[in-house]
Amino acid sequence: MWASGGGSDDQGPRRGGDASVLTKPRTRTQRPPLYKVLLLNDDYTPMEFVVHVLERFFGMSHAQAFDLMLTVHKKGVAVVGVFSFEVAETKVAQVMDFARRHQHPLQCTMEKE
Ligand code: TYC
Repeated sequence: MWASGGGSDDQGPRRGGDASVLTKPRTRTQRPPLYKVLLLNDDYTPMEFVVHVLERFFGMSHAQAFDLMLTVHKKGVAVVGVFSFEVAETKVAQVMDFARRHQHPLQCTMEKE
């Protein structure tokens, strides 16, 4: 017998009755969405500047930065990293501000993964 009273319709805690109270809670963890930071090619930003940006704001080694810069140069765009919304937003703002201050047209954007 489950709880008080009881009768032939008493079906235990998982069947019938008040589901809002007796249904087992779902405990699945919600992962926060991730955002890709993308670097775009252009015809004017110097290669060394792009390499410097990747070292400075994305913690890449010189070799990693050079390889990724060449990928962007050849393919037009590449993912630089994947971050939480706030971190991606900050990286994009840092790159865009740094490029603007050096008068280079380098473009950096983000998109939901
Ligand atoms: N295409 C540029 C050049 O030839 C180099 C470059 C690479 C620019 C990557 C932007 O995201 C970029 N000077």
